[in-house]
Amino acid sequence: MPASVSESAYDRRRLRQWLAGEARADGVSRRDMLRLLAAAGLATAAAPALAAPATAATAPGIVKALPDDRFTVRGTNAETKFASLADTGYHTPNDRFFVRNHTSTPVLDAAEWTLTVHGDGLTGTTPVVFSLDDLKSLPAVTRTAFVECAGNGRSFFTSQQGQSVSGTAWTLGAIGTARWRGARLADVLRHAGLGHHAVDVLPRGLDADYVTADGTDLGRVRRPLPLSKALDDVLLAYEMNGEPLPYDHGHPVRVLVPNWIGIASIKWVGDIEVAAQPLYSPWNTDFYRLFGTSHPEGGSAPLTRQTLKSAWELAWNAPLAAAAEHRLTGRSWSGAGGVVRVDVSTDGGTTWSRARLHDAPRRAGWVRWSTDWTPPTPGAYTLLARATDSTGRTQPDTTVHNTQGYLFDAVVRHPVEAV
Ligand SMILES: Nc1nc2c(c(=O)[nH]1)N[C@H]1C(S)=C(S)[C@@H](COP(=O)(O)O)O[C@H]1N2
Ligand SMILES: [Mo]
Repeated sequence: MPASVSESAYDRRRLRQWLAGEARADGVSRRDMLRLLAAAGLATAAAPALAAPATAATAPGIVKALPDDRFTVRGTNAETKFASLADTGYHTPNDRFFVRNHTSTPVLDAAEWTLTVHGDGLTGTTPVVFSLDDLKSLPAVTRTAFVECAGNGRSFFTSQQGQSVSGTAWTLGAIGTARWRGARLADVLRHAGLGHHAVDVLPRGLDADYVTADGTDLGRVRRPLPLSKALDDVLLAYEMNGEPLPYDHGHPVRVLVPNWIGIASIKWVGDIEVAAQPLYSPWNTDFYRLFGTSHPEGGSAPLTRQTLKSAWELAWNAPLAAAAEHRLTGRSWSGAGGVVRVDVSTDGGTTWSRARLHDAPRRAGWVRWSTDWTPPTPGAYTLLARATDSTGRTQPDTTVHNTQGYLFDAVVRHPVEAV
């Protein structure tokens, strides 16, 4: 064996020992060690165990802390690292929940906040104004639901399918599941005097106007919601996991539209137009439709329900000790119904087995699962997880391309490194 090969094998073993706390690196910065690990193809998932000051990135306009071990900052947005969910329960703690901001978080005072409901779909002609106390005097409803960006998983169109798409290059962490508490939008609309001719409602955020990269001002973030959905299971939420809504997630009140793409759940809602005619905004015309050669000329219908996905609670290229048994965990979810089955493969899709499910299938929620695995020898492995939901849909091998990279649902190939 050429000396360079055995030296590199030894170096890998030494790096592995360092990860396990069995090697010293006095006088070498942690950053340099992480660089060596990356260069050796050993990722840094195990490194947080080391005593080192936690570092945090900042995203322009996000209020909460974004520590490096929990978030990846992408422009004005922060993606949750799926590996950091491994020690959380069913609900995503508020301090780990992803943030998707078109502009920046407005810090609003709950005592000053009001919601104005207006439009020709109301029986009266004057707007009806609600304070937070008014909303709280209506029956309170608690619902567990995920919020997931329509573009979650977008980067895999490129990395797995070789296709180009526009938008934030999320991996799988643009999702979180919380317990939301608030008033029913249906109750608020009825109190405001819902007329018989109303067809669409248009909630609008109090954050700044959204200006596109080419300088076009699209106005406030807003997206029409058909009345049928508005009256079904939509909340005006003022609590998230038992706390007042955090600033970044819509304080003091957001719309919460279970199962639908994240954009429907307008944060920092300030007014809701109730219209007797169908409404449009850039968020249901240019954005959030499927465009591309496999879709109708003018685009698909506006997107509503989320699709089906699975994610491992592991870092990309996570190092795992070879010849040792690991309990690998993950989560799967669907906007169409509960996840009833998850199949997993640890050999790139050659053989499959069923993962143990730890939650009952739950509409609007995810299912936690696990599988035990002993990597036989050191080397690179590819993990796959494929979910099936209660409607019988199963994650496909590839997702049909659309130019904005929405609704990626294919099985993701997750590399790990047995060391
Ligand atoms: N007012 C307002 N509401 C908004 C947005 C926004 O930028 N402004 N982003 C939307 C998008 S695209 C998503 S995916 C979700 C993200 O919710 P979160 O930041 O609480 O995770 O909020 C939606 N509601
Ligand atoms: Mo989104």
